[in-house]
Order: sequence, then structure tokens, then C-alpha cells
Amino acid sequence: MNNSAALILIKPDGLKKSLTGNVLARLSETKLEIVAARMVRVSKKLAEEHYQSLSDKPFFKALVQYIQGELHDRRKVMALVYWGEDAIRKCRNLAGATNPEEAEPTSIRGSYGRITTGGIYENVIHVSSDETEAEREIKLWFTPDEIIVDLYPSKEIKEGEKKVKVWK
Ligand code: IDP
Ligand code: MG
Repeated sequence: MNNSAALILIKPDGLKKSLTGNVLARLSETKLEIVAARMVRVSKKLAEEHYQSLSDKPFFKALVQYIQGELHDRRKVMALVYWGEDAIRKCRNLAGATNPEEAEPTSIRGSYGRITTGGIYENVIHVSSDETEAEREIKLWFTPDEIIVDLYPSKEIKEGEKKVKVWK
């Protein structure tokens, strides 16, 4: 068994096109477990940190606007963590290639994605690319208490009166 976790984001174009149900139905084919889910209003800081490895690309600024929902008047994304055997590979296969025109037609991106006239790849979902990226991304989008299994080491700290868990 090679269990892994993958961060999935239903991007603002997916939400605007009412594709949430379709995307979740496709992902359920994997038989993986959803271990976290929440709607997130994406700050510029979160967007830039999420896509930090692409910061030198010419499309970076547009990409940050896209994931923040500024191009779709939907200032939110749905963030989920899928967990189980080969989660990353299975979810990326279902998502299809980054460029929706090159993605397999039956994949999520092939079915629902498009390239805008401005050249942005609107490809409906994000899926972590490998285990290192998945860990970095999941820790960015979720606190330990928002995930129902112990994926990564965490520790308790005192915040005023109450104790909260943070990533170690
Ligand atoms: P991935 O989402 O398939 O892992 P990445 O290379 O990590 O692909 O790129 C992140 C996102 O940036 C893509 O999903 C897409 O929305 C956008 N993107 C990547 N490459 C291009 C490009 O060449 N032109 C326009 N947008 C791009
Ligand atoms: Mg990527």
C-alpha cells in the first residue's frame, strides 16, 4: 500500500460553471476518502504561496487573480484533501493534462476546461503534483484540526484560554 494525500481545489471557473457536483462525482470513481473539505476565500498571500514555484512565469499575475476568483466574480474555491492508495496519481489522471486542449477529452480538464483569449488555462481543478508538494499545500490550506486523520506531525499550543493544534 502506498497511501498518499492530495490537495484538490475546485477553482473559481469550476464553481461558476456549477461543476462542483460533476467534479466530486468523477473523483468518487477513485474510491479515495475525503478527509478534509472547506470553502476558502483566497487571499493574495495564500494564492502567491500556493503557486510560489511559478512566480517567475509570465502568467503568474493572471494566475493569482484567477485562483482568487477575480476573473469569475466568485471569490472562493472549494478545498479538499483526498487520501488513500496512490491518491495523487489517481486524482491527477482524472484531472488530465494542465493544458485543457491537450487533456484527454474524458478527463475533468478535457471535459470542462478552456483556454481564455487572454491565454489563461482555466482548467477547473488543482491537484497536488507529488507528495512533497501535497504536504506543503495541505499545510498551507488546512490546520491539523480541519483534517480528520493525522496526516503530518502537529503540536498543541495555547492560544489565550484554549489549546489549538498547529503543524510542527
Ligand atoms: P498543474 O495545475 O497541472 O499542476 P502547473 O504547472 O503546476 O500545472 O501550473 C499551475 C496552474 O497554472 C495550471 O493549472 C494552470 O491554471 C496555470 N498554467 C500553467 N501553465 C500555464 C501556461 O503555460 N499558460 C497559462 N496558464 C498556465
Ligand atoms: Mg502543479
